[in-house]
Amino acid sequence: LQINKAAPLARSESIWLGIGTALMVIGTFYFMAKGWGVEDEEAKEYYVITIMIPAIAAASYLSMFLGFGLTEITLNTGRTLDIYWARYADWLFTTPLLLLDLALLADADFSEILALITLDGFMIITGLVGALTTVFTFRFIWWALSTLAMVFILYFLFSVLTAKVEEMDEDTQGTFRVLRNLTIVLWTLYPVLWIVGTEGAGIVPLFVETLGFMVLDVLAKVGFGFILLRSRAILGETSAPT
Ligand code: RET
Repeated sequence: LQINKAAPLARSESIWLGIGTALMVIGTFYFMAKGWGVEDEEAKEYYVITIMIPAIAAASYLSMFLGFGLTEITLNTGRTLDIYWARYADWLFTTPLLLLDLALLADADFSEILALITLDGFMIITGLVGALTTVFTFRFIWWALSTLAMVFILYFLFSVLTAKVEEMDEDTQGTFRVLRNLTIVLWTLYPVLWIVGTEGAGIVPLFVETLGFMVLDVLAKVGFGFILLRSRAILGETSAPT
């Protein structure tokens, strides 16, 4: 076993993983503090979901920071790659929770939520398989499959869920649109960073890639939650002013 030849904390990208851990912990506690004493039943649902998101990411970032969430694979080309697999464990749970927040805002049906979450699981698992595949060219097949699933998810948000908010109040419409657009822009950057980064073509070094994923993860989780939880759209009928 040749993992961690450099002691985990001595790896250059560790700085970003440490900062990522800290920001996720801060986000978790901030959302908890903000949600303390919230009585509205509907608002509580959003709080529970939205607090879980940075909490899960904090554990994943800590595991990468401490070198546990890291493995080494050797490609058929002879090149050796450091793969932070713990990202996928984080994303497998947090991306469905983010979609659930959007689906609840849009008052989606069970079958719509199921479709979104299944596609999302497919996207993350095929991405993980791509990251761990040792035949270099096959990695791009998995990337394409994963990206296809992402396109379906984003299109679903844009078409089906957007149509559902159309008849709702202004707060809900506004919040949904901002969060939907944020999601479309940020999520699209993940496969781009993967393909130019060490998992793909290797144009961008691991140090920069780790910084990039950290910034995306913080914006897509803490930034997203911040916008959602300050909105009146999360309040149930009983508390919403008429
Ligand atoms: C992978 C693999 C390559 C193809 C695609 C990917 C998409 C990842 C996405 C991740 C989103 C993560 C978020 C995390 C924080 O909240 C897995 C990189 C399409 C969209 C939003």
